[in-house]
Amino acid sequence: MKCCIFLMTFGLTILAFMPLQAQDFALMGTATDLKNDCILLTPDKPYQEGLAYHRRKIDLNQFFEIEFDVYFGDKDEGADGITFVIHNDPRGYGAYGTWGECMGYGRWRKNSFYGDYIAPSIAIEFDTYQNLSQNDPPQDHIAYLENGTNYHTTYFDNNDENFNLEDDRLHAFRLRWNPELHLLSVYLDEMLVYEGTKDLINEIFKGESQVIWGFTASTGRKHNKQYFCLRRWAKR
Ligand SMILES: [Ca+2]
Ligand SMILES: [Ca+2]
Repeated sequence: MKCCIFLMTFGLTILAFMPLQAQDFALMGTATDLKNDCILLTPDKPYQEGLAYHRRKIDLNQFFEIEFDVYFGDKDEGADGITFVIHNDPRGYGAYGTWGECMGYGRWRKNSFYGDYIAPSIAIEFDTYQNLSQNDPPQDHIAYLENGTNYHTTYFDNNDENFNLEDDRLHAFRLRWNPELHLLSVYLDEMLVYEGTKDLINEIFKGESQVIWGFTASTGRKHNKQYFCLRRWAKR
């Protein structure tokens, strides 16, 4: 496989490491290559929206593990956050969601389908601002989302009512998909922040296994600088 730079054993699994390069991401909106293996999603300004999709789709029939460093800004009162999205939206690499609390992924209301949203899709949101219409708690949190709505009933906040992602630091993000178990696992700073089981190919993507992946982010009246940096993409 010409794409792979080296191999390692992972339990009984041979993992192939795919090179990650900033120029392999298709950028939209305010997303910008920072030329240091990091891609800016939003500058620290109001009403911004940026998306970055990797040009090579992932195959949900195969195991993969993706790692990035993610930066959410330096103002605890800032907004709005970042999502990692996997989608098969008919708009393909042109798919985007609504700005502000929707983080470039979802729509304003769960049961009202006006405005832009990415679907079919799943996403992990790193939400840095409370929006009651999306059922957000006051503190920053992480949640699993589906089909272009940011509304969620469960979330991770490390059982900390002061949980804050906008601490002017890079945070290690890792997402792993196990196709045999239909198991999606997400870690932030080595903490398991989401784990769930679902047949994504059939229950979300209507039988399609080749899907687009990347990041979305936006700001509203409140804002923060938000970006991600390349680390590792491993496949089996
Ligand atoms: Ca915060
Ligand atoms: Ca929010």
